[in-house]
Amino acid sequence: MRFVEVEKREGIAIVRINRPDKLNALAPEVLEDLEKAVDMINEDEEVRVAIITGTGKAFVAGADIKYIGTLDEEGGYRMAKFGQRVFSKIEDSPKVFIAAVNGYALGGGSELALACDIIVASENAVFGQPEVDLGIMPGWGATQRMTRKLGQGWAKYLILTGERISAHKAYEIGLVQKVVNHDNLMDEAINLAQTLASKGPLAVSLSKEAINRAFQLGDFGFEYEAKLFARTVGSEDKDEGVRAFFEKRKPNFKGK
Ligand code: DAK
Repeated sequence: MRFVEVEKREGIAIVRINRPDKLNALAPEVLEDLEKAVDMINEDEEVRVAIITGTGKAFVAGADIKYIGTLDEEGGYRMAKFGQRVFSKIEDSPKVFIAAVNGYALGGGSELALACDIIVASENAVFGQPEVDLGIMPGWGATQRMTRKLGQGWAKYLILTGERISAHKAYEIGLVQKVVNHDNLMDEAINLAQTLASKGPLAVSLSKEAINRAFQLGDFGFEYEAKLFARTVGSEDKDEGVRAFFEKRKPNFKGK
């Protein structure tokens, strides 16, 4: 793939968006490569956790503004659905996705990070939804995912003002889960990925699924949790986890 590199390391996939001369802006070709990478990861049984990061000084500085300039209303709708499909494949994946935000995460870049399960940011990272400065609004999920994650107050503040915020501010409002020294970003993200990969695979992916549905299901969410919980209790992983606890050793989970 020309714009996205995937490296596999013992159950962990590292996805690097690689268009540094344009700050990794998501032109359609970049988004196509990202979709291929996500499809590969979702189909790869060995991969448990994926880390998405950017090459150079940006995570992703947004959708490609040059391309946006060429779009009419119909093209805009198609582009919105395309990006939403790719980002939903990340959100709905049975694997855990970590965004390791190394720099600018603006517009579509912030939306990509929001589609991931956990955001770890370098102290150099900058977040924002500056679409309003271009006379457009977010089209790849920010109005929905940011509102679900931060509540209406911060979602409205960030989306309506287009203000760019630091990693520390993003941590303070709950957008980011961890801020780390820039040079340690990938080590920290990999450590976190290894921790997640050591847990029961079925337990992790079903927990993610239940959390993802929390805002759609209302009170039925509790019933849904009970059903998924029962699947984990009936799993071989549970037998192994309980056995390993009493045998005072690390469990060897199979994801079944
Ligand atoms: N698109 C295209 N090129 C970009 C870009 C972008 N988003 N961001 C940067 N570049 C290019 C610059 O034009 C420059 O190219 P050359 O001049 O070297 O050819 C190169 O990357 C380096 O950028 P700078 O020279 O500007 O670098 P600086 O360090 O000085 O500044 C910056 C970094 C991040 C502050 C600045 O580049 C910047 O403000 N970039 C734009 C950020 C932005 O507004 N992003 C777009 C947000 S809006 C849609 C769905 C979703 C979206 C839109 C439509 N549909 C459904 C239709 C999403 C929209 C957005 O993401």
